[in-house]
Parts: sequence; structure tokens; C-alpha cells
Amino acid sequence: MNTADLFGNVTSPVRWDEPLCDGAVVLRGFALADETALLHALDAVVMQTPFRHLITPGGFRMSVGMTNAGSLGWVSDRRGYRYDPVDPLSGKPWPGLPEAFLQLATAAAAHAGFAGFVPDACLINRYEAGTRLSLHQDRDEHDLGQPIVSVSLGMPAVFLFGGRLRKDAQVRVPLAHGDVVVWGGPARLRYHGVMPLKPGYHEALGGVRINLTFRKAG
Ligand code: MD6
Ligand code: FE
Repeated sequence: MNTADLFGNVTSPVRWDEPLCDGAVVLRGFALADETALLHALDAVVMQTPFRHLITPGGFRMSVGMTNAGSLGWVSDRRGYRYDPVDPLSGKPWPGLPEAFLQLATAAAAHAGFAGFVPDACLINRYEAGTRLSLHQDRDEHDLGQPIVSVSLGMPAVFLFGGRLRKDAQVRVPLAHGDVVVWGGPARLRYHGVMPLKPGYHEALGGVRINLTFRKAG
């Protein structure tokens, strides 16, 4: 949202680019200009397809609450991980990608050098105090030449950004409300995770952090 300063000048929220490594960049504040539209679209999606705790193939309940928008949604159960056009809770297709989501993802990708990115899947992750996401690679997508665009909303979190091997050292990247991470190319298969969320309060979403990850899955 634009705001007027003391002198009535209309200003955009502060934003800057922070390269992480070859192929990955944090676009600080990139989503702030569309905050209201994004939060409304998020509400509409979650009304249709609520957050749920998926079971890993190994039988563990994920502490992250998950849902999806788009023609494909990421799901996990005892059979494995996959993209599915149908929400297993409702038996119906996932809600479509909201226009505000699509525009932001495409603009962020283009800004980071991935012109023409058209996502077909948005995985929506919900973190509450204590929720974490263990170290993983994103490798269920068809074309690993396509980047992933990741949008952080609400409470801040510490993102762990590792290397190509699980045992590689990780850097800790703080992610705040409105930050967008774009990664692809040589960074696409790096291990990553999220540290347990600290308890706290954020104006936009209360004690919760929401992460939207946009992929071209099919
Ligand atoms: C999160 N993100 O930030 C979890 N994966 O809540 C991811 O797992 C992720 O942010 C691939 C690319 C970007 C990401
Ligand atoms: Fe991931």
C-alpha cells in the first residue's frame, strides 16, 4: 500500500534486493505494495480449502498446516509426496490461483531474471509458535529449470539455506512480512528449512506466519 508522508508525498514501502547465492535472491518488501489484495485472496482460498496437517510417507504428522491454490496442489500421505489436481479433503479441484497471487509471483520472478514464469501451483504453509519445517529439497516438480517464488507474510521466521547435500552447512536468513525469495537455476536443489517459529504478534496475521510458494509443477 502507498502512504503519504508528512508533506503529502506518496511513497512506496521500502524495498531492496539481497542476493543469497548464484540463482537465489531475497526481494525485501516486494509483496508489501499488494499486501491488502494478497491477504484478502488468502482468506478466500482458506475458506474453500482449510489448512490441514499432512502425514509424511514415514508416518509423521507435519507441524506446518498446509493447503493449496492452483490447478495442482502439493500433498503428502503414506504413499508419498506428489502434486494432485484434487483436494483430498473435499474431493474437488483446489481453488484457482487468485489474480493477485499470480501477478505477484510473475512480477517477482521477472524481477529476479526468470521472465515468463507462469505458476500452476501455490503451496500455502501456516506456521504457529513452535512450528518448524525440516531440511528438504523441492524436487517433485516436472521442470527443475523453472524457479520457485516464495512469499512471507505475518510473523518473521529464520529460513535455513543449505547446499546441494543434506550435510552441507546452512546460512540463516531472516524473512519478514512482505519479503519474497526467488530461487532457481543453480540454487534450485539446495536443501532448506525453517527454524521453529518464535511466539509473537504481527499486525497482519497475529501470531501466525504464512508462506506462499509458487511453482510450475506440471
Ligand atoms: C517456508 N519454504 O518458507 C518454506 N521451498 O515456509 C520452502 O520450503 C521453500 O521458501 C522452496 C523454495 C522456496 C521456499
Ligand atoms: Fe521447500
